[in-house]
Amino acid sequence: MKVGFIAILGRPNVGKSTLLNALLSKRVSIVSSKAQTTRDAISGILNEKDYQMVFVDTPGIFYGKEKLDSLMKKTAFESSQDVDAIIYMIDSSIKSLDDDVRIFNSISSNAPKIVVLNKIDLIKAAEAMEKKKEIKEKFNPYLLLEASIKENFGIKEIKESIYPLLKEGEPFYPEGMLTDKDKSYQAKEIIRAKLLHFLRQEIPHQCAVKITSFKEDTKGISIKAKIIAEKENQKGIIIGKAGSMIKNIKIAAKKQMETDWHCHINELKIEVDFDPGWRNSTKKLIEFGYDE
Ligand SMILES: Nc1nc2c(ncn2[C@@H]2O[C@H](COP(=O)(O)OP(=O)(O)OP(=O)(O)O)[C@@H](O)[C@H]2O)c(=O)[nH]1
Ligand SMILES: [Mg+2]
Repeated sequence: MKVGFIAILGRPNVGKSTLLNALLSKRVSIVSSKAQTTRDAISGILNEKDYQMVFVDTPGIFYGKEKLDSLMKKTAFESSQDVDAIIYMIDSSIKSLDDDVRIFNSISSNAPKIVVLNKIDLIKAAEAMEKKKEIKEKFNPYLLLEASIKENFGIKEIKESIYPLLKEGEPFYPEGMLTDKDKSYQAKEIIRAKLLHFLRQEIPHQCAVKITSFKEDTKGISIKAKIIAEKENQKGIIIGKAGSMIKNIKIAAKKQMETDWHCHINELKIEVDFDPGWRNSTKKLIEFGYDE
């Protein structure tokens, strides 16, 4: 059997989580149109007859000022260690490659780096040619591929380019296992995805979600969660007029959980609170699952 770990790295919003989900044909990592969606390293396991590829989606790399930002950056760089290949993804619609060059050069790993120029649906063919030439010169990658993951273009080529980099060995995860994250983690992420969907950028970015109770029995699943915002006025916005916003979030999250898990959600209770400075408090970051 051929096996291997592949880390997916890149700046925020380039399409890393979209790629992970496309590779697995399942939703494992949340996707949003807003940057800084992914906060943890999330493994997605692709099992085929003769191979197992473990893809690791990572937080988009950026240089922010909060402790949470540093932790996310650390998580991404650490995920590039001890892997058999690295996929470095670039958003082709971004004009300058300067930030990408800086990040790419900061990845201290000997694993072959495959650069994927994504979102080519957003640029003209001539522009794509120019970008590819520039990337080859500035990055000197093991391989350069172009893709439009959203339009299902280039996914097969990515898999095919990784196959020769796999090693002979025993599978890391049992067959049938899709991700290293349990349902309680997924519930937290689904609620975060709905916050990102319904609210403007800065609110979800300043929120954490904590699952306070998760019970599964023959009748279904009951979940209690808490959304922790940064400021008191954000709490009001998340709850909405007469509770209308939190109701929308709850309905959408419940529906998504039922679709993803093929099960019944008996109850989803979501409380909203605020905690100024949680993104800079080691104690809180540990409590909300962002630090060991
Ligand atoms: N036009 C276009 N949009 C894409 C493509 N791939 C992904 N997207 C969109 O780009 C946005 C960001 O996608 P994500 O997969 O969440 O990006 P990410 O790199 O995981 O972002 P972070 O988690 O913030 O680091 C979403 O709105 C996707 O639908 C593509 O090939 N073309
Ligand atoms: Mg992501």
